[in-house]
Amino acid sequence: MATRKELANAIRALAMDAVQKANSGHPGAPMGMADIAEVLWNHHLRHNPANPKWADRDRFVLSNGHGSMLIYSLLHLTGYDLPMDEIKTFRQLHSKCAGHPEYGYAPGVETTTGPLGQGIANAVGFAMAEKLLAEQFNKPGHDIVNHRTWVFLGDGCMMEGVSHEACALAGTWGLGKLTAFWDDNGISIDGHIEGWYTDDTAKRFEAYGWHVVPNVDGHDPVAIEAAIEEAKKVTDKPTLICTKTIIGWGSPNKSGSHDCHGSALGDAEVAATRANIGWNHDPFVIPQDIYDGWNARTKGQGSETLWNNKFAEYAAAYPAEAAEFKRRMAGELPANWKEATAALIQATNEKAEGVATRKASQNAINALAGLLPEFVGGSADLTGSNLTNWTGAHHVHGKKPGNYISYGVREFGMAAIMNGMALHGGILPFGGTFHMFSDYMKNGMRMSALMHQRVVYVLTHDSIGQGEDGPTHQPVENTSGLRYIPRMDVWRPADSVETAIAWVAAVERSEGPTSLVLSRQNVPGIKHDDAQLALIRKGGYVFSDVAGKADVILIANGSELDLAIKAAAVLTEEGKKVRVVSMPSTNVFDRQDQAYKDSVLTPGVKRVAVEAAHPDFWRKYVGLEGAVVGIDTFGESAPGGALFKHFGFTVDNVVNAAKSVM
Ligand SMILES: Cc1ncc(C[n+]2csc(CCOP(=O)(O)OP(=O)(O)O)c2C)c(N)n1
Ligand SMILES: [Mg+2]
Repeated sequence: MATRKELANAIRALAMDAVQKANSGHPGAPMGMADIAEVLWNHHLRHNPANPKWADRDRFVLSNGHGSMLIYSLLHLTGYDLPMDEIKTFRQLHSKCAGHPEYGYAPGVETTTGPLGQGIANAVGFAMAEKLLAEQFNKPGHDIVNHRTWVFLGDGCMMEGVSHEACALAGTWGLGKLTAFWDDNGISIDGHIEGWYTDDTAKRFEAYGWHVVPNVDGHDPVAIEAAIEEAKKVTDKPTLICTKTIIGWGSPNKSGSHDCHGSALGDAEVAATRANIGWNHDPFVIPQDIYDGWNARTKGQGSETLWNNKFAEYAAAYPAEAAEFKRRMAGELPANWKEATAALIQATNEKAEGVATRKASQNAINALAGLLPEFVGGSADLTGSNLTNWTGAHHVHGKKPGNYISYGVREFGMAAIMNGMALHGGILPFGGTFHMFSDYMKNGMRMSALMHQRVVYVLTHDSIGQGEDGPTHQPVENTSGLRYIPRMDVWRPADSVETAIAWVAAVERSEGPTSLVLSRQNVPGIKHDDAQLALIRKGGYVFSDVAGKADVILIANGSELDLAIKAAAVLTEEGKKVRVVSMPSTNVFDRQDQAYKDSVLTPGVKRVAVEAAHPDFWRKYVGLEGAVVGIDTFGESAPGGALFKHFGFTVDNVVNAAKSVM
């Protein structure tokens, strides 16, 4: 039987050989954390390699994602569908073993990691999802939701601010099933960290309300085992296990130094490491006894079967809840979704209320929350401004679970935690902040898109129209910045109906996130006919038209649609033929077929776009011969109406812009 050291050395060998073959990658962290991984994966992690999607599996997150060969080795060795050929093509095009662990590539990778700090924040989201779902679904004697979240993180994750945001919340929420292992190796890319990372990390986490196991020898399985046992005993606090490790353990000349962090060891050092750790096998050859020592298939199937039986008993006692649990974990919408949302849109259209689109959003949330128990809403301390709460929402308060989260002033943490909850399944998270501060969480938003996650961002106070708070709070480039994120759908609706439709589209969009860009100020109510109601879903549509060929097309969205409508009236008076196009979502419009797009933006007709935002984006719709009424400077502090005038968002100006192109 292989010893624990030999089992851990298999990770070291795979990591150094794969990095050597690719001549790219990070051998240091996998070699340093191999002993910890061996203890956790062979003796504590509850998982089934044959079914990486089993609902009640433990979640494992490698937050120090540069150490990707660690997780690939673990998945391969324990019996996931990740054959050696994939390991051999590490970091090559179409390999499941991408440079960093990418969600949706190798089975068993729960989240994409690499942007440091976000993995640990995702893990907080996973653990929070577990807690919230346990509260909603478990019944006395039936704990169908009962699993742990384990996370490895390095010094880099610790230094990133988002780890502070998320870990503080994990402490406040008392996430007792979250256990983090800090790879305390004293090294980051620039070298020995004494010059830039001198925090007392143990005290920091104690201050957050975590249980901390300090000074664990990360190369001593007995010490690691004891630390894990201690963590399991603490049920009302997350645990940080501080493991002292040596980066690149086993490499005689490069261990303990940043030299092994991010490049191949080199043939000579790989050979020296083989000799040093007594690994006498060729690259990518794993002896059977080592495979046997790692194989988790039988045990994993056993764990899942136990749960399947548990779930069958639950389903017998609580059939409705069991069906609902399955629906939610599958990310399916409720059976009455189509009719209920059609009715919501009709009712909103009948009322045609003239309210701020943030208020229209709240009205939509109120209606949708009744249909979607999977909603977990929240805001980064701007609930009263974002209007993200709804009647009957239950606030998470400290350790008390619920379905509405005050994230505090932690935008990035909110985004990364929402990603974790979405990835966990069973929850549809949305969170609000001022649109301006989407920049604070932007990489988290990008990660939602990269990972195809259904997360809804509620971004209010969407332009200079927000007024008195001034240029620090007035988005100019932000809406288009978000539009440029692949797979992010951005909606900037013009009225309450478009807002309701945008919400329905966001919820139906299972393949990616949506940003709802919403006004602080009131916008007029508009009644749409049935044909138009259907076309809004296409992202852009003819709002009003003329007989025959138009002289000019005015394209607008959000609070500026009203300006376009009024400018069109003036121009019509003057005998011009004007079409008005409402374009709440350019992303959605761009996906329509060419015939539809041409029917809205007829080729050859001059165009003017109006958006209280940076004009450059609109050139792709208006061309160089068109005009854009936009703003390419920072805003100013004044009432919103005064700023619209000051920056040229007036009927006159739109009329003049139209005349200038005709
Ligand atoms: C947000 C972010 N910034 C920078 C990087 C580039 N980077 C990758 S690893 C690393 C250093 C990480 O140090 P540590 O976590 O201690 O890893 P170790 O060298 O110990 O494996 C940096 C700066 C990154 N991946 N993500
Ligand atoms: Mg380090």
